[in-house]
Amino acid sequence: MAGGATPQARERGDSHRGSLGMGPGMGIESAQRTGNQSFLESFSFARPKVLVVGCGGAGGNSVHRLHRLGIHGARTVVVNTDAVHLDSIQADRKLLIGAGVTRGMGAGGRPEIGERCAEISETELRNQIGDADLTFITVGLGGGTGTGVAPHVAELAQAAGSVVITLATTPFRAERGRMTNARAGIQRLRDRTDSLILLDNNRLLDLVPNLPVEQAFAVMDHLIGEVIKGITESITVPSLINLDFSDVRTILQSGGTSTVFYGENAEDDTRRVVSDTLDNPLLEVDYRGANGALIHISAGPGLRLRTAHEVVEGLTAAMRPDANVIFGVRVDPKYNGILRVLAIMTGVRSPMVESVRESVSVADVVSDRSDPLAKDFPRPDRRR
Ligand SMILES: Nc1nc2c(ncn2[C@@H]2O[C@H](COP(=O)(O)OP(=O)(O)OP(=O)(O)O)[C@@H](O)[C@H]2O)c(=O)[nH]1
Ligand SMILES: [Mg+2]
Repeated sequence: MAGGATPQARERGDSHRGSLGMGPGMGIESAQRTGNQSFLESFSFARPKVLVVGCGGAGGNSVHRLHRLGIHGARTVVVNTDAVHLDSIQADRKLLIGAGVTRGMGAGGRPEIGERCAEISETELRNQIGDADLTFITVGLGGGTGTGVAPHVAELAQAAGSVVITLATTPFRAERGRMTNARAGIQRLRDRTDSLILLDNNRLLDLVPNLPVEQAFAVMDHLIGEVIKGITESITVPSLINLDFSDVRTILQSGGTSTVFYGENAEDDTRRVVSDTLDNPLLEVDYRGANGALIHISAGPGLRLRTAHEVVEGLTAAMRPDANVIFGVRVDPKYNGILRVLAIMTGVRSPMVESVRESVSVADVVSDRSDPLAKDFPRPDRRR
C-alpha cells in the first residue's frame, strides 16, 4: 500500500490550499491523544469536502446511479436545462439552468446553448460548487447541455480552489455529428480540469454488445459511479482503502489523458487478471509510458499480499519506470476466490484525443449554424 501515514495526518500537512486547517483547528501545530482518543473528532476540517456535479442528461444519470450505489462523504448536484429529466433523477441538489432560454426543454444537442445557460446561471452554479476541495464532474459529451456546461462548471470549481476531476463519455460512432461537439468539449475541458478521465461509449459495443441500450448505458454509469465512490470513500472513510487526498491529487494531476481499466478473474490466476484488465480499457489507448495509476483491487478475505503485488506489478510493467502508482485493496466476502480490478491510468496516449485539433472549439461548432439563441429554438431530443 502507498504511504503509511493516515490520510488525515497527511492531509493536514499537505493541501492544495496550503492548509486545510481553516476554521476550528487553525493555529494548532501539534496535538496529543491517549491511545483510544480520536484526532479526527477534534479536527473536523481534516476530511476533504467532496462534490460530484452531473451535467446534462448522461451526467445526471451517472449521479443518479451513484446515489443508488450509495456514497459516503460526498455531496451530489445535478445540473440540466431539461426539467423532465431533472424530475426523473435523484441527487442532493438539482439545478435547472437557463429556463428562460430553453423553456426547461433541454439544449437540443447544441453546446453553445448549454454554455449560454451556464453563463446566465453562473451565480447559482457558483453557490452549488461552494468550497469543495475535490470536485468530480460527470458528463456525456456530444449533446448540448453537458458539453456546454461541464467546462464552465470546471472553470468555476477551479477558480474556487477545488481540484477538479472530470469523467466524460464520448459518443458512439453512429452518433456522428455529436463527435464534433464532443471534441470541442474535450478541448475546453482539458484546459479547465486537473484530470480528464475519458470513457468511450463505443467500448460498450465490445463489452456488452447484446444488452439493451438502457442497460448498456447503465454499465458505463455504474463504472463511473464506482470510480467516484472508490476514490471518494478511500479518502473520506478512514481505513477503508489506504489512499489519501494528497496521493490521489498527485497522481491525477500528473497530467495528460486518463482512462479506466476494468478486469476480473480467478484469484489464483493473476496473469489472467492482469491481461483481462489491460485488454479492457474504456478508451482505446496506448498505456505504455503512462505516468500514474490508481489501482483498486476488490478481493475476498485472506488475499495474500504477494497476489495483490503480482497484479499491480503486471498492470504497471509497461508504465514509465518512475510512474506514480498507488494500490488499495477492499476486502469483501462476495469476492471470495475472485479478484476484481478497477484502475485509473494517467498519461496514456489516445488517438482520439490526439486528433482533437487545437482549432476546434465551441465557436467553430456555432459558426456552422445560424442564430444560436433564436426564439424558434428547436424542440429538444426527448430521449433523455
Ligand atoms: N454513459 C451514458 N451515456 C449517455 C447516456 N445517455 C446519453 N449518453 C451519451 O451522452 C451523450 C450526450 O447526451 P445527453 O447527456 O443526453 O445530452 P445533454 O448533455 O443532456 O444535452 P441536450 O440533451 O442536448 O441538452 C450522447 O450523445 C450519448 O453518447 C447515459 O445514460 N449514460
Ligand atoms: Mg439532455
